[in-house]
Amino acid sequence: MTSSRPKIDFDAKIPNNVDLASDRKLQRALERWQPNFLDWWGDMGPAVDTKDVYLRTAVDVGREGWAHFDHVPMNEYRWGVFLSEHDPDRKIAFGEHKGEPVWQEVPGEYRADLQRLIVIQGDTEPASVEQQRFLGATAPSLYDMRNLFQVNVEEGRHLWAMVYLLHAYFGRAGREEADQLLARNSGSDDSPRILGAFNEETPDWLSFYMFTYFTDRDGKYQLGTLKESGFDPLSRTCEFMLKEEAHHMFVGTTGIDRVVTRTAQLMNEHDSEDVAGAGGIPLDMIQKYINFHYTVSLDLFGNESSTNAANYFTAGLKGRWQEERRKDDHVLTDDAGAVDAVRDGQITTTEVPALLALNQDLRSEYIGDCSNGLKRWNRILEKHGIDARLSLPHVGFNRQVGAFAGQRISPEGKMISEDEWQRNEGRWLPTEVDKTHVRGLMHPVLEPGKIASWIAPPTNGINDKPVDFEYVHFN
Ligand code: BYC
Ligand code: FE
Ligand code: FE
Repeated sequence: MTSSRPKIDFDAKIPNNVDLASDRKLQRALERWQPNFLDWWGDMGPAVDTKDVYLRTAVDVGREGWAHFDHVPMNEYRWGVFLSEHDPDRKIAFGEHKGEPVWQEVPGEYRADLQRLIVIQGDTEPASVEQQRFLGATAPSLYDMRNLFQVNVEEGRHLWAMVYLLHAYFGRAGREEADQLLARNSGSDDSPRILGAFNEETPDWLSFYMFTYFTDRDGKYQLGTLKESGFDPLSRTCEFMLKEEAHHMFVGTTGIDRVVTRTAQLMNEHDSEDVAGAGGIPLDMIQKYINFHYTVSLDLFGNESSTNAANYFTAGLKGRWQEERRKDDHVLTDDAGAVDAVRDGQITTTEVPALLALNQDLRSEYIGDCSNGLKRWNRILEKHGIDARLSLPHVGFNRQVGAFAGQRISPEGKMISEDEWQRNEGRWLPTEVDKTHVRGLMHPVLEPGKIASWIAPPTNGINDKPVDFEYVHFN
């Protein structure tokens, strides 16, 4: 297999490895969008004033050594367009075009569907930056503040990735959609973001870790399916985004590790479950935050039975998680699958053509991955001699999309009455009291190596730097 790795042009106004310089019209269009992006970043991006931040920037898209680390003023960060290596022999791996060469241009009959997928993906990226805008002001350490800003600049770059595709392949309609990506805003009444989870608040750092654990992980799985796409530029874009995504989930996983660790220490120190008075976050509150962020993220997978998903797959636009490792015909026209359903007041399943069941298929992969975090956090509790355990609620709990929408289901998976729901909701989902407690703990800790009371320090620094490294400088 031959493959070529186009070099990144860092002298260009927009760093890129797509040879932007050879397409003046496209280059000019993107250069016209760039100041709008920077205005948006100024208005909606990180609200904390810093001198510079220890950030990684992409310098090469290959497996080894793609990142360069340095202190960079945030507004001088080089957002660019980076596609992973080009494989000239790549074939479509699934659907009715299986075995045909991948497309370098958009097939006319799939234009609308592809554009929609790219717009939905693109909409989530700036949304998360908006949601996290004020977190810098209460960072529990410089290390955490740096990680927040790293995630933010990369989500900004993911927006660039989708805007490049819209400008390069979707003409005037694409340019208009690119403008709209900056016009919608998270939580806005008149022009909200497209998907539900991206209009929720991320008002505190526990929510931030939960978001990067559960919601960025939806990103991992959705990008994984778009990486399989027969539209090669989308595939290559997503492949590189996935490399950046790993760090976002690391921030979530280790962030929750550290919260659970601190809570366990305080429980032991005070010989009590109620660590709120001691400046910690009680386990039952952590559980409620898990319940909330997990279930709004489950909604991002759409309906269990979906003709959209079937059409995307058959057309070769969106594959399955690790499509090429699946041991079936990759066409699925003769297969059946089971999807969740509620019938006669009972939680059950319905048999449907496998093509219709693809959203649930992806969601199952996601759930399996989510449960790894729970194992980690429970091991931390075990190590501290604590008997209580954290868990993922039932897939039907607190759902707004799909088979369970409008049903009342307990975290244990029991169908319950509205009355029982009302009586217990405050035990299952964060209440105003919980949120106020968590928010009350959020004070900035800006001294290198120091850490807030409610969270344990990280075990390692970034890029082999010590934990007490000055990850952020202030003016
Ligand atoms: N909210 O057939 P269905 C990330 C709509 S996260 C609102 O089930 P489908 C990131 C749906 O659009 C990854 N609307 O839908 C993470 C459809 O509308 P139309 C983001 C919803 O298409 C952290 C209708 O209901 N990327 O990257 O199979 C930080 C029928 O539904 C929702 C993607 O999602 C909802 N939750 O599935 C930063 C990938 N769910 O067409 C970034 C691209 C469904 O009838 N998107 N609807 O008007 C997709 O693949 C699909 O659109 C979805 C929905 C999986 C989202
Ligand atoms: Fe992203
Ligand atoms: Fe992310």
